[in-house]
Amino acid sequence: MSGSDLVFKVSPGGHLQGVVRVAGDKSISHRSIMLGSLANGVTEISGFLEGDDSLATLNAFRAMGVRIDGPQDGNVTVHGVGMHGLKAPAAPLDLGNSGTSMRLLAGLLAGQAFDVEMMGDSSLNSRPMRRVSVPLSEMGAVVEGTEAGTPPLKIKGGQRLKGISYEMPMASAQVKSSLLLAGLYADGETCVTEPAPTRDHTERMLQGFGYEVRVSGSTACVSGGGALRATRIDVPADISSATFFMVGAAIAPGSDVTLQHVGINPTRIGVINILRQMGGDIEVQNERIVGGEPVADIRVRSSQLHGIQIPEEQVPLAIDEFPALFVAAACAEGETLLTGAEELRVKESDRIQVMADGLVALGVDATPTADGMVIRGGEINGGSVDSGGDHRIAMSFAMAALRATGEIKISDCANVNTSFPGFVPLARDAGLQISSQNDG
Ligand code: SPQ
Repeated sequence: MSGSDLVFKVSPGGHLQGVVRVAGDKSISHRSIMLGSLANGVTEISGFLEGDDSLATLNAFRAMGVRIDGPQDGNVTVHGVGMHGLKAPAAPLDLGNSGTSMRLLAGLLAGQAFDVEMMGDSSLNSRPMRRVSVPLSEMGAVVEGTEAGTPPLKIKGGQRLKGISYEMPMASAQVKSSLLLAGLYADGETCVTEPAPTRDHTERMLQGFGYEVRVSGSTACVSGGGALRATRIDVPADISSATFFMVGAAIAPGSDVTLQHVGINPTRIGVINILRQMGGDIEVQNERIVGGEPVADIRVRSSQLHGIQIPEEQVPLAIDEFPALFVAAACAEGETLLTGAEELRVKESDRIQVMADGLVALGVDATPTADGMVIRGGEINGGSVDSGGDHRIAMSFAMAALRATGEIKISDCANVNTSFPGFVPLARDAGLQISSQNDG
């Protein structure tokens, strides 16, 4: 998808108010389609994210012969075909902008009887895939990318996989999940050890489908040859999408926003921890467990933030939230320092460089480093920024306008639909003075 034509224009000032339910969790939505498809029986999903990324996963499984009804108002019915029921797709699978789809599917498809090819848009086609293809090859899979280690990926079916014990060199839930999904098809036990905790939705959901996952410390193991039992999944609102409203409410005086039914899995709550450490006024209310995942309502009121040195152990727990947190840092008193976040450079865009360029264009004192950023809080001017086709960067700069002295114009915003369709009207209802238009 080319996102070059959608522009956000956001007038300066205002504040956020009200009760908001943001879009469904993207990570959980992907996994619900994958495991529902491989299960025996019918899986009912509610709260499914109808964004381009999770729809790419859904369409990939339809192309492999799975009957999937919906989505309709977030409801999806997946008629599982069992562990060995997928069929060869007639054409390469197009996964658009979605790294999660490509990396998790690489593992899942490595264990099938048929060949398959996967490709993406220009952003996905430049993201690193050796992080999955190398360990999958150790398991006996045949996964081939370009010479640069990028998509398209060709996976040769009919391979006999064997379990391995793998120590991940980086903290990545996608790599962990890819290997565990391949492990469902491998002889013996597949174990993945992570250098720091990463989101554990795959492990939780496998257990919800009745598949044993043994977790001990930083290692998760599965044995191949089991079966998945269809279940019901209630997808919570995505804390990564809630983040834009949390940061907006924190920085804009007079704000008071409650975000409903947000997933607060401990491996995802870095944004709450970091904002609180910066002086954010955040209340977590009505904590409950829904379908194996912790959920809560999150109330955020504006407060004066101050700069901090972000603890490195929080980085994987907030990895997708840094574009928005950089905006919070720009509004904070003093200096904020982020280190240990080099993974940000291989997301949908280079999130360190693209955010630094945008902040500097708005007059913010921001200096990118190899693995993070130094930001000194101060005034945010109006101006034009480029999102680099990155959904999270587009939405972060939209929220920056709440504290800017002039209009902020953001280009290349169409990919907001990958994770957060409906962002513009929802943000407008909450008080952001935003409009979107095709700039063709
Ligand atoms: O799917 P994609 O494009 O990789 O999405 C991103 C995002 O910002 O939406 C990353 F750019 O989220 C990843 C996240 O960064 C989703 C994810 C998952 O669902 O397992 C894990 C994280 O990636 P990683 O590389 O740290 O494993």
